[in-house]
Amino acid sequence: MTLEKNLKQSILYLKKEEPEMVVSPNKVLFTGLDDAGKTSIILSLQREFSKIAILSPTRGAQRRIFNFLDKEISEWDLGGQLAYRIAYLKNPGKYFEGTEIAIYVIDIQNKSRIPEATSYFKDVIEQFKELEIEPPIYVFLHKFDPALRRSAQNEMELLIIDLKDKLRDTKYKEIYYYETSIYDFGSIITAMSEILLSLYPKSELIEKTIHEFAKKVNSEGVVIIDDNSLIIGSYYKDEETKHLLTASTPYFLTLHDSFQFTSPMEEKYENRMIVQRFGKNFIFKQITLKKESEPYYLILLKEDPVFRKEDLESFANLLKEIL
Ligand SMILES: Nc1nc2c(ncn2[C@@H]2O[C@H](COP(=O)(O)OP(=O)(O)O)[C@@H](O)[C@H]2O)c(=O)[nH]1
Ligand SMILES: [Mg+2]
Repeated sequence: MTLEKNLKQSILYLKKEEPEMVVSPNKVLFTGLDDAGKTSIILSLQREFSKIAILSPTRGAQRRIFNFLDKEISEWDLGGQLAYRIAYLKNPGKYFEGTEIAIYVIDIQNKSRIPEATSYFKDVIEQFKELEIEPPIYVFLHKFDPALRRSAQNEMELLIIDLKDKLRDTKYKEIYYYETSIYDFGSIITAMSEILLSLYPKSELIEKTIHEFAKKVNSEGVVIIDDNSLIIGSYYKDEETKHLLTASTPYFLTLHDSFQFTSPMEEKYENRMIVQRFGKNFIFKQITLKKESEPYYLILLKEDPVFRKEDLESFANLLKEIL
């Protein structure tokens, strides 16, 4: 047994040392016809994730690279010139190698280009075959705006059924569909969090999300606790912060419990409590992620006691999807 364990450990160790494990990051391929809405989707996510960096802003070029929660996102415009199509079909490895997940965006408002969108979808699959990879493809039926949902729901549904039939013909193993719109940000967050959950184990994704939030609100430490006082996730700038926060957590939970008996502070103070200790501001807040279910608690350590309500809201929205 011990020998086996040792062996496993050495294998792990060896794997870690392999240089190619480090140099070839897996990619999220964001593709679809030009004008489908890819850049808009990525940029709208920028509100949530400070980390999205435009690594190579190339106006007019077909490719843009972003960085998103430690993943490289490469945006690829399809369509347009035939020369391009031939070029990348000849050398798919150059562009599509290492694709861990593909997001294929289709503008469902532009009916005249839907045949072109399906045709390129087949091209993309061909390229994956060539590379002997089978990444799941998430199809965003995009620009399904709230207004459209109200005025042309039936028409849109028929169009989507037809489109799905065509894509199903490819017999590709994993295709998932999402109806998205930049005017319904929740639709994008729902899709993206499901995709991210397939990339990262849940716990890691929670950690990353918390870290992002901490950076955004300029906080030194964040703890999320569930109703059983279990720490769901945390971020600490350093060991001292960690100590401060973990030592204070029971204090806040007790304080919160006694408050619940005395004052219905919910609405008036948005259920937030700010305490100054050790020259820092501790912000304690109850967050309700789902209406019927138990609340979660957030403890935030900051130099100053302010943060934007919207930042907390978008963070809570994201957590809601992940948890
Ligand atoms: N109605 C609507 N327009 C959108 C939506 N998303 C993007 N657009 C518009 O579509 C156009 C092309 O978007 P862009 O992100 O540049 O597409 P890309 O070429 O795929 O990167 C822009 O004018 C956007 O404002 C959406 O959800 N609904
Ligand atoms: Mg673009």
